[in-house]
Amino acid sequence: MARYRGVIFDLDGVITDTARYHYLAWKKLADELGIYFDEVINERLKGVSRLESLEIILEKSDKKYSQEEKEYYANKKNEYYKEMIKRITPQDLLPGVERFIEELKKRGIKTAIASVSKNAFTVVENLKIKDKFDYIVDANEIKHGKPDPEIFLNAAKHLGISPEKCIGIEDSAAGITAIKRAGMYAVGVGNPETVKEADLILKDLSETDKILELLG
Ligand code: B16
Ligand code: MG
Repeated sequence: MARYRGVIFDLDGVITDTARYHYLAWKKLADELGIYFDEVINERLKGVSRLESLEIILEKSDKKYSQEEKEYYANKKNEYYKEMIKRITPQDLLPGVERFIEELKKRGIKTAIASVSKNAFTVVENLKIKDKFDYIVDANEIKHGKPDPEIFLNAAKHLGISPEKCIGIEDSAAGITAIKRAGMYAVGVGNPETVKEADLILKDLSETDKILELLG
């Protein structure tokens, strides 16, 4: 019997490049607030919640923001982001995604999406990939964001597969930690420095032969 029976995908930065839109939306807000923000700081935002992301951006500001102001600005960023993801189409799937999912199906491997984004369902709808997955985690059900393993454990539970028989795929440091804490095999894609703690590092999902080998 194959060692692994389930593959759990992060969405932003793994299936599509919404990580870019998150960056552009935060950058627009940071520029408006006169706060320095760049792509290096942005790496720390990947996989973490909206309000936690704002906290990281505000580290570079001398001004103290009230909770109300923080919620206002986090919401403002989300409005910018929502405008950007309206333009997403199936052409925005990252290289290799469709073929990899088909290969997994052929092998009888179950698949899920584990995204903490409250906008994940809109993105999945626009990409037209909803029916390709056995389960999509509802971020509203998750109490603890990545690096907590909750979201990956929730996906495995819904697939009916024990965590050690699952592979998780992530582009964020927080996400790789979450996968490892869940007791799964971690595949990192994207910036190799960001995902350096992964068990296997790939450029993107066009390089999945190594994962398919693990599945036997
Ligand atoms: P939202 P993932 C995460 O999605 C993003 O990586 C992260 O940058 C974002 O802040 C978070 O979702 C929350 O997203 O503001 O849309 O609820 O990587 O878990 O797919
Ligand atoms: Mg991600």
